[in-house]
Amino acid sequence: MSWFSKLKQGLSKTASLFSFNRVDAADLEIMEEALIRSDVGYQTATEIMECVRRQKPADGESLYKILSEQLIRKMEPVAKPLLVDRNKKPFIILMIGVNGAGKTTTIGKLGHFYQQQGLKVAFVAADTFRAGATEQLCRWGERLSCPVYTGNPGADAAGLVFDAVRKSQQAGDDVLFVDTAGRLQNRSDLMDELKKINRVIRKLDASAPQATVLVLDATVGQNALSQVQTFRDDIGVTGLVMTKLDGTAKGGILVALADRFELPIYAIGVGEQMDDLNAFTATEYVQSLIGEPK
Ligand SMILES: Nc1nc2c(ncn2[C@@H]2O[C@H](COP(=O)(O)OP(=O)(O)O)[C@@H](O)[C@H]2O)c(=O)[nH]1
Ligand SMILES: [Mg+2]
Repeated sequence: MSWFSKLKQGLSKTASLFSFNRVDAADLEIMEEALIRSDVGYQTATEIMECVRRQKPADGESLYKILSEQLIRKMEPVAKPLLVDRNKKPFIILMIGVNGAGKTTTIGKLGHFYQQQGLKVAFVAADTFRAGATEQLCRWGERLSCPVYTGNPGADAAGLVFDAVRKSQQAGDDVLFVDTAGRLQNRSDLMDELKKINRVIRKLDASAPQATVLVLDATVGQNALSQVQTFRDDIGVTGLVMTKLDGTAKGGILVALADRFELPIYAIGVGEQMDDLNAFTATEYVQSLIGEPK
């Protein structure tokens, strides 16, 4: 759990509350402020602490019990891995998110994860906008020894995806990841391109993409909320991957997201390497977020 250490530092000051023999209204205030500071957000933190207050925790131990139960109940329904339907060849996973969120890296990690389950994985380098994006995905392809369907720099991303899906169907790939651009000239250009990619995919497979994964950078804090709103409304999102949880003490944003959108959290990124991807589990996360009684 070392990668959660930063997250733990976030609320370590308040963890001492859990060893108090008595907790009063001021202590609950402190707890609430700490939740807000960790990016749980004002509204969600207030609601959670209202529930806690109603149950009148008398000491630190009962505060811990009531609070962690509240949080676990909120997070358990969104702790869902992305299950690949083996009868669907290829199971197409569209990866979306702003520039630098960790899309390409997460494709490498998830690709590795599915390979370990014996699935045949392939990538499409449909970020034809950013210089170096194709090379970055190709490096992951080499590491994983899996095919990467590429086009020329500046090529039409949707056309490239159309060809790649066809080739992938012929090759019998189990999982096809579509890497996409995070930034074009402006937001409507980006959304138009993603919509166009979806249209061409659906010409070849009406039920595709089977998953649309929004990748979010945990270090952007509350801004993640507006990113989810935008991509969900414009493109549609089936679930989330939160990256860079190894680099922030503010992992509370996942609670805010669960509260507002109830989207599955497929996995969490905890570093830059192939194995730095974890399943999201509610109990482990909540323990890391609020600490444990000493
Ligand atoms: N510390 C850390 N860095 C990450 C994580 N995921 C991605 N990165 C780094 O974030 C940067 C941007 O990632 P990239 O995959 O290129 O983002 P993209 O623009 O969305 O494709 C790279 O330097 C990655 O190595 C993570 O979970 N933890
Ligand atoms: Mg990328």
